Amino acid sequence: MRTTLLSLATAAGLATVSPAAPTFFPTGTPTGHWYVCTNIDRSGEGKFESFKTDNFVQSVNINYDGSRLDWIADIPGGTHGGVGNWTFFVFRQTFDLTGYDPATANLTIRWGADDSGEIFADRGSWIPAYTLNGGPFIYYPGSSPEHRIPTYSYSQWTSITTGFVSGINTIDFYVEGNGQTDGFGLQVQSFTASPACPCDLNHDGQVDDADFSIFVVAYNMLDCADPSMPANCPSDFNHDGAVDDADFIPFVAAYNELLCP
Ligand SMILES: [Ca+2]
Ligand SMILES: [Ca+2]
Ligand SMILES: [Ca+2]
Repeated sequence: MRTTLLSLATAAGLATVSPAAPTFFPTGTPTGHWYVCTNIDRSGEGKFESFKTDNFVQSVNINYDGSRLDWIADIPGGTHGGVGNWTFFVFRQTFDLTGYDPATANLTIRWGADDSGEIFADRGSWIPAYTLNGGPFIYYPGSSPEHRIPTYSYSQWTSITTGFVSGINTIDFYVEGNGQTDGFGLQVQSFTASPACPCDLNHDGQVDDADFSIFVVAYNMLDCADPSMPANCPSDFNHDGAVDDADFIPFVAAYNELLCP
């Protein structure tokens, strides 16, 4: 019977849709992804009020340091008149979690910033930090007001697992430069999230016959290791390596609801 169903589904030319993954861009590819609002305030050293968020422009890769070719600033030189011209950057990326459950998102990054906020040798007093969707500020890994460390190289890898929201998300990195060779760099190790509505196999916002057709194909293959199975075995809702009746039960429940939450 399973072979018959599979044949029917294949004959009908039913498409299978592999889930996409959420996307977050490193600073190595800033164009269209990383923006910056820059404010120079000679008397603003260390002051939060000196950061501005009212005029974001495209950020660009810097060119003054061969070890920072994937870093960004508002201009390639990263310098605004020299030390003492305290330069307040807010580096921003927006990214989309539409279709994903924000509670399951995990973004693993490492980052660095110039300057460090170490309160000596013109390094300023603002410790580089980010805020996700207006949440609490998170310092450069390992740094804090009680234990200030250099931030001029990439940190250890760090995972962000809280503070995500449905739909469009915004992350802002607040960096105070000293006016000389300033900037910010970020690399991405991974970004994962579970689908918000896993039984919506064709990602159109509802669970209906089109999804059932996709499910039937996977059900007939049974084994997620089958080379014909769509990547990541999306119909294996309970993640046990097989598409069987245990997966059909939640599918029926979602099918009866029709609309994704
Ligand atoms: Ca600097
Ligand atoms: Ca659907
Ligand atoms: Ca299963």
